[in-house]
Amino acid sequence: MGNKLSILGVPMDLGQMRRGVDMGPSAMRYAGIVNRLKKLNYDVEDLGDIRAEITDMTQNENSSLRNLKAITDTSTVLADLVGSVVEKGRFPLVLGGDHSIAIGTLAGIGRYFQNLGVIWYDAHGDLNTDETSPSGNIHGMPLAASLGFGHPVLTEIGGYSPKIKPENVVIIGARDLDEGERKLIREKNINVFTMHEIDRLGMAKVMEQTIDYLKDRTDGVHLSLDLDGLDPHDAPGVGTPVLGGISYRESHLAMEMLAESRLITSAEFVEVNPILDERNKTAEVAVALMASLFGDKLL
Ligand code: EXY
Ligand code: MN
Ligand code: MN
Ligand code: MN
Repeated sequence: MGNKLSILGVPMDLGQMRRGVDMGPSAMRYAGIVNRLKKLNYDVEDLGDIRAEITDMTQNENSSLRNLKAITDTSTVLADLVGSVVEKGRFPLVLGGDHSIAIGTLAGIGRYFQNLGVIWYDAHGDLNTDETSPSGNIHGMPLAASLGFGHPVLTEIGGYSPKIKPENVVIIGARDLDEGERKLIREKNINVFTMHEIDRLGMAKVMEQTIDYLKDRTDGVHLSLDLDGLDPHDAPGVGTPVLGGISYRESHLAMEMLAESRLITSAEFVEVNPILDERNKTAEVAVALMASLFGDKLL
């Protein structure tokens, strides 16, 4: 990771049913992300928010892919912008927005790497397709779409597919997987550290194994961190909380180990919903974790 960062906000809440996650970028800025990173001696450029389409929620033309057009339009804009950040040799740091934005982020980054690794830090697999999704919510589909599975309108965003390979993905924190997602994980042999493995091995071992695995096979690693990967006690402001998650301290350890590894080449922090939050706590947690990811140390 160089020392030039570009922050991009994506005020998108159409990938799921609870309004408010479009305010996530503002909440993370309010929690001080820009100054925090400047204090760590980064050259920080805040590109502001991209314009996300607002559609009439009653016009869900397709109930197996809600708000498909607005999401694909926004993803395409995001992909172009993220691509231009990479072109400039800067580190893209994307602030969500719901997790559907990862489709655009990965579309923007994917073409610059032969073997892009992805760490998917999440309570969920986000591996549904329009055929397996129980909800029709696109925030449950971005990892599948980026791997090339699902509706062509989603998989072809950015004009190419797939963006990543199954063997280069590591999911961390999973504890709510649908049947179709489990099937895809088994069929494609996707690496998953569920909460069971985190409990059994401890976060230090999980991260050691993740880093060891990715470092030899990838030429860059994207961190896609969904705040609902954390326990709802530590990150209450999320739309799809699941009990029994990763703790605040374990998450700091994970970020610190990633900082030491110097593997991460892009990142996004998603699903912060200020309306559901307690006094901006979840945005503050997100900012604290970003600081650790970018090398902040206690001493
Ligand atoms: N698996 C469920 C679905 O597809 O509807 C829930 C998905 C939640 C996805 C979130 C944010 O990571
Ligand atoms: Mn997610
Ligand atoms: Mn999630
Ligand atoms: Mn579920």
